[in-house]
Amino acid sequence: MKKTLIKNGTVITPTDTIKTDLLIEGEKIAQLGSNLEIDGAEVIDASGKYLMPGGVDPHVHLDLAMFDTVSSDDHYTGHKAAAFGGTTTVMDFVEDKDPDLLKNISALRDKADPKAAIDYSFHINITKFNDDVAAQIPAILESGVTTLKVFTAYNNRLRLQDGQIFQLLKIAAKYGFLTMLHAENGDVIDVLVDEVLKAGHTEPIWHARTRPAWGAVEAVLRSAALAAQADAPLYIVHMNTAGGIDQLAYARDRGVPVMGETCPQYMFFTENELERSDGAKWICSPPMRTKADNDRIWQGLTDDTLQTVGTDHCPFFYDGTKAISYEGKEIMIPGKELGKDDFTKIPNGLPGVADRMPILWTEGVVKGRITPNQFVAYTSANPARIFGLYPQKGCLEPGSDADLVIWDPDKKLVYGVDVAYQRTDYNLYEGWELQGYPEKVFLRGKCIVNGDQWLGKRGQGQFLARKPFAEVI
Ligand code: DUC
Ligand code: ZN
Ligand code: ZN
Repeated sequence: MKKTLIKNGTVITPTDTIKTDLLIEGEKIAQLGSNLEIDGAEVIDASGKYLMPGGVDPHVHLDLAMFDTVSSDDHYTGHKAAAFGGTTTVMDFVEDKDPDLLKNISALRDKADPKAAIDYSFHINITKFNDDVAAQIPAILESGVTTLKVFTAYNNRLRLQDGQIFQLLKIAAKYGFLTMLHAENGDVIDVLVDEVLKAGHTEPIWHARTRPAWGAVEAVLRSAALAAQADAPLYIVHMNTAGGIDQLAYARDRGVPVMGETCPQYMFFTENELERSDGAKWICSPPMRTKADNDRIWQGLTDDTLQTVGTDHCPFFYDGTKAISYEGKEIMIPGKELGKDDFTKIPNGLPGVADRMPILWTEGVVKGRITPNQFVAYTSANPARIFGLYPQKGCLEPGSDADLVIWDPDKKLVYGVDVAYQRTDYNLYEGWELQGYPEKVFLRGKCIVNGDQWLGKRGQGQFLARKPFAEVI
């Protein structure tokens, strides 16, 4: 069995910072300790470097069809980009198009398995709810999927009514599923979109103006209240508003088992971005809000209101009429230009899976807003716990998968599209000066990223079947 001994590194966990050697045997972490000497092991010197569990991104959309196009990273390219950014597990979403729910899961497995380059798991969207769907829910567990995603927006497409969400929450709690929820007000959005299109407004800023922050605020409290009444755990995805986080805190203070995720885009950008001439680059749902919202999100990461930082990675080309070069091939995928005359036709979504850890390290840890231990909690350990992967993932203990990042805290670089490996033609953080970056990334004991070298391959990623009744934190 291959042995790799990483010497003199500093292991970071959510609670501790420990200078130690770390031994990998095969796919697992075998031992931590001082002055380890192991015959036959390959030795890597990690003096001055941090060792962190590989990132777990609980929220990505790969190969997602939207508005006559498809998100531009698939289960290979998105996984590869994730790995370069220090993430070794991602979770994306199965659509419930076929009335046979398990069929949807196996169809996405068929697509993803041959491409997967890191380990991965799925959530399943529940966008229709009736007796037949209710009856099928328990059997979803057989596929290793333990998380159901619902929406309070996207009327006539994805949205469930409150009573349906309440019923689903009760079934989910009984069988040990975690329900995930996109919180906006679908009715108000539809009325506003109709009004502004009639008034002839077509620019990207109207995307934000037709999805008011109040919709997220009330939908967070409404869904937390549904969870309280159903006595069911709930995870609110991509939290973007100060008011929503206040409502999350209100519910958590009262013992409601509700948890919250935010994403880097909501910590740095505001609606002003949508007024730029290239504002379409920032179109996603829910939208960016204000500086005060950015600040409340940072506060939510230090006052124990938010539990995770995911990405909602769902990239589109900014100009899909021009090819980019990817692994030596010309690639062109229709993108944001589809909505140049109508903001409602701009594909919603942003690149981010590669950016999450490097950006959060520089802006969070280096700038003193969060500790390295909180960084590990939000990007790896907490998502692993909430989604039933801990301690296999998100943990550097003997017996855990040897998914780890050797992180160079001194590495300085100018970030952007050329560095990020996401298969799109732009990066939200273009030109940002970063300090701290992954040096080597291991997936189950195999070094898959070494500096700017890709050592991974298609099909090496494994599907992670999860167990019900994961932690509520
Ligand atoms: N929001 C986006 O912007 N894109 C994909 C899905 C989502 O919730
Ligand atoms: Zn969403
Ligand atoms: Zn999403």
